[in-house]
Amino acid sequence: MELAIIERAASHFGQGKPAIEVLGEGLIHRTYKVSFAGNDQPIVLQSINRTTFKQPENIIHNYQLVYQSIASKNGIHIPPLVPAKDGQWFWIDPDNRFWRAMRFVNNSYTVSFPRKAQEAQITARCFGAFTKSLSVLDATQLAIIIPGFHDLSLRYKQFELAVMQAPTERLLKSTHIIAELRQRKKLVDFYAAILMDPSRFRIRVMHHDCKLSNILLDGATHQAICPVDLDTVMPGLYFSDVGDMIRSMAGTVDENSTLWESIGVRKDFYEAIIDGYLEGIGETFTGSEKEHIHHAGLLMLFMQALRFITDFLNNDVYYKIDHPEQNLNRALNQLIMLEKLEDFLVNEYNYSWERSVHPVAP
Ligand code: GN1
Ligand code: MG
Repeated sequence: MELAIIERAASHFGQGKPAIEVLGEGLIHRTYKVSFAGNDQPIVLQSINRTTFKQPENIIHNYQLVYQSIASKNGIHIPPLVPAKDGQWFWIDPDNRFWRAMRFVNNSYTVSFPRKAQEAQITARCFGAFTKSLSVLDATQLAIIIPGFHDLSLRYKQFELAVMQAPTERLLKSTHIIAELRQRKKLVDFYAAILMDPSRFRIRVMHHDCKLSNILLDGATHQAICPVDLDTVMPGLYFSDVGDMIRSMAGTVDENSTLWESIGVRKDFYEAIIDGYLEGIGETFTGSEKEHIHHAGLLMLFMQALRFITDFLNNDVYYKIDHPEQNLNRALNQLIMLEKLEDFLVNEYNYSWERSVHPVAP
């Protein structure tokens, strides 16, 4: 994006000459840290991706609701939104881009990939505590930001549609991944079953993008301050957040790695995530959710593999890519990790899908 437009957007949220720094590695939005000359309170400025987020005003609505609900709880404080000069919570530029800003938390930092199991534990505890502190909020008050975002049945349908419509060359490159994903359709059936069982699998406020880089860490104590990237906070099911953490933190490499032989599950990280999350979410987690916690990583790896291969088959219309086959590679990475997790659960927990898969009471 051109510097001139970022500076212009910045001028709507602060006074003085802005200094702009790119923040984060998100696949969807553009994010900047803006410091204003003579002011020690920088902001985080973002241009919302309107293709993904059709109604960005809803993001503001949810943020404010979460901000107010969480404000009274000990421990977690999220940074406030910064109003634009005209008093609105956003500014729309001449090209119809939607800009919004929030306070930058001084002396904070983020880390993109966990090197120590303790980092995974801190992250999981923080995301669990986030959902726990929002358990008083009626989840139905939150706007549905992206309809069907973690709806596994929908993601599977989108995948089959993409297979039907894909250019032959892309289809040929994807045959192994497609076959392996189709063999795991039982995960979709599990999802459909728990969706019908709200007393045991509650509709909760989920973050829906739980990774280490979405936790602000304190520069002095190295403890978690709060989750960030709250744009996909909306009603959801238990597996989304814990599953995304397993997906993004329990592996030996990240989702962009093509070191296929190196992909594996780190036991100490996996356990740290489960322990941290259970500690954070506390007694609000139901017995059934706890009993099926090991399904979470499987569901989310499967969903992300579906989403990456779907995008590859659709000619890369959704995720930012740096090279032509990146989405194909990301899908393969997630599939291998899924296979590794399946083996890991059998070996470490004597886990059997068939034994544990009866979510609906007989
Ligand atoms: C996207 O842009 P980022 O990295 O925050 C995506 C997540 C995926 C993730 C995979 C709105 O998140 O669902 O898990 O990429 N967000 C959206 O890296 O689609
Ligand atoms: Mg995100």
